[in-house]
Amino acid sequence: MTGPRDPFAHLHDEAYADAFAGPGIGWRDAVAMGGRRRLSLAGRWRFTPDLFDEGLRQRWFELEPAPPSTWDRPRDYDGEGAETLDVPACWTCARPDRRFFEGSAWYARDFEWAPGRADRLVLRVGAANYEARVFLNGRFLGSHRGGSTPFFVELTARVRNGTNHLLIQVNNERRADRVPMRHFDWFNDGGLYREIDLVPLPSVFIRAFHVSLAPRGIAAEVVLSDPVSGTARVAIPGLGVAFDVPVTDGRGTAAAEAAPARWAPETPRLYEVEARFGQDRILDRVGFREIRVDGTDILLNGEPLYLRGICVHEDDVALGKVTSDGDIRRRLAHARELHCNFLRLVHYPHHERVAELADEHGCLLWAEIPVYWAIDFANPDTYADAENQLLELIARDRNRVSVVVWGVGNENADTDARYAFMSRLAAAARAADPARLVGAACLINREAFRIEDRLAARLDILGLNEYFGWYERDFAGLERLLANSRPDRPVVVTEMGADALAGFHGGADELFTEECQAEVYRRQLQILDRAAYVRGVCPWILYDYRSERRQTRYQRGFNRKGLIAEDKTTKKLAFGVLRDHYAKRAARVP
Ligand code: GCB
Repeated sequence: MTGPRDPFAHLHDEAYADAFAGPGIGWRDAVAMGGRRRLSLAGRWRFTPDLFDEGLRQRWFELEPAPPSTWDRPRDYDGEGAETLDVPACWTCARPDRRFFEGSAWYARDFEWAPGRADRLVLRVGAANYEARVFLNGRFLGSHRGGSTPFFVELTARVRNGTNHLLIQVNNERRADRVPMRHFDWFNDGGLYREIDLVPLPSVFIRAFHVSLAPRGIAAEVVLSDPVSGTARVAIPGLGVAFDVPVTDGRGTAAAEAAPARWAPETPRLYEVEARFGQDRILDRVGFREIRVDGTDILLNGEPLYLRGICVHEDDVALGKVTSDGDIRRRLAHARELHCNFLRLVHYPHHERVAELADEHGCLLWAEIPVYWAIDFANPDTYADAENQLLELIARDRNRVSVVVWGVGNENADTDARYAFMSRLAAAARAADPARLVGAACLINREAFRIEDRLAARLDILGLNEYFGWYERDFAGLERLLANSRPDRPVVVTEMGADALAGFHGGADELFTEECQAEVYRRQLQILDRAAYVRGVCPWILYDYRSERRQTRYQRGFNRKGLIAEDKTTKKLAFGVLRDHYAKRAARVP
C-alpha cells in the first residue's frame, strides 16, 4: 500500500526529516533587541518526548489540539493531554528519568493574537539545545542549529486573529557533524533553556545597530529589516551628541565628533544610546574602548594589559544550563574576590546577561563557540553551522564593550581540514567585527616542547591549554615549553589546573586532594609569571561542573577542577592561592 492515505507510510519513510531541513534560520534573521517590548512565553508548555522522531514522520504538527473524544482515528500524540514543563528549563533537569534523554521532544503552547497589535510579529528563542524546528498553526516555518545562540522566526504571515498554536521540536542528540560533536567535557542538556518571547514590530524595523569608537569620536551603523532608504537618528545624551545616519537600501553608517570616557575594568563607564528609524526605536547602554595587540603586548586603550582570568562554564547542579542574574552576579563577585579582570566564557555562548553585567562591573570577556576537539572539519555543513553560531553571537553581543576576544576554537589537532576551517572562521569574525581580537586555544609540539600551530598566524592571541603538574605530572615540561617558544604575538594561558574533591585533604603529591591542586597552582603561577610574552592566565575553572566523562570516586560525574565546589560556595585551597597571586599581579605595572 502506498500514497498519502497509507496509515503505515511513515513506518517506511527514512527521509522524513528532509522536508524540515530548511529554511535554515540564521544570523541574518536577527533583530536588534535593546529596549524592545517583549511578550514573554515563559511558563508551562506542553511537552512530549519523541525518541523515535514519530512527530515528523506522522506530522504531529498538523494535529489541532483536541480531546480524544473528538478524534476520528487513534493518535500517538496528544498535544492537549501532554505533560507540562517549564520554559525556560532543561528537560534533563526536570525529572530524574529524563536526565540522559537525548533525542527529540515537542514543546507546544497557545497564544492569543490580534493582528492590529503590530505590523509584524517575530518569535525570539533565547536558546534551544541543539536543533529546533518551529511550526505555527500547522505550518513548518524553519529550523535552527546551534545550542547557545538566540534565533528569530517571523510569524507575521502565519499568525491569525485569536488563538495560535505554536509548536517547537527540539533535538539534543550528540552527533559527529554538530558543533560541538559527540564528545565533549560538559553535560549535554536539552530543551528551551533561555527566555522565549514574541516581539511585536513595526513594518520596517532595526535588525542591527552598532556603535563604536571612531578616529575622531564615535561611529554608528544601522541595518534595517528591508532594503528601504531614509534617515536613522542616533542620540547619546551623556556625550551631548545626536546625529543622522543616512540609510540606503536598508544600511547606513555615520560618524560624529565626541570624546567619550574610555571604558576599562577600573572605570566601567557606560552611556545610554538611542537609535530611531521610522516607527522603530532601539535603546542600549554602551561603552567605548580600544583593544589591540602590538608585538606580544595586549593594549587596552593604548595601555599594556595583563589578563588575570578564570574560566567559567554555564552549569548548575539543579538547573543545568538555565542561569539568572543572581547566578551571574555570583560569578562576577567570585571573580572580583580573586582580583580577576577577565573571564573566559567556555565553551559556547553564555547568556547575553553575562556580557551586559560584565559591562557594568568592568570585567573583560573572551566569548567563544563550541569548535571543540575533533569536530567534522571537512564537512561544509559543519562549517556553515559553526560560522552561523559565531555570527549569531557577534550579532547579539557586538555592542558589549566587555567582550574583547572572539574565540574560534579549542584544542583542535592541526590538520589541513582544521586549518582551512578555522582560518575561514577567524576571517569571518574579523569581517563581522574588525574592532575585536580573535583567539583560539592552540597546540603544543609535544616532542620539541614548543608552541606550534599553523593557525597562530591567523590569530591575535594564542591561547594555550596546558596541564603541566596534572596530566603531565612534571612541571619541567612547562619551563622547557616557555623557554623554547618565541611567539610573535601575545600568549594567554587559557587553561591550566587540577582536579580536587572539596574537603579531601592529603599530601601535595596525592591526586585529587585540595593540597595537590593548590600546589599545581603555586608552581604553575610561579613559572608562568617569568615568561614575558605570557600576557594573561585563565585557569580551569571557577566551579566544579557536571561532566559524564568523569567517573572516578572523586568525580562521580563532575569535572572537579573548580576552585569552588559545585555548590558554588565551598572554596578549595587553590582559590586562596590564585587570589593572593592575582592581588600581587594587580598591584604590579603590567
Ligand atoms: C581541556 C578542555 C576543557 C576540559 C579540560 C580538563 O583542555 O578544553 O574543556 O574540561 O581540559 O578538565 O581536562
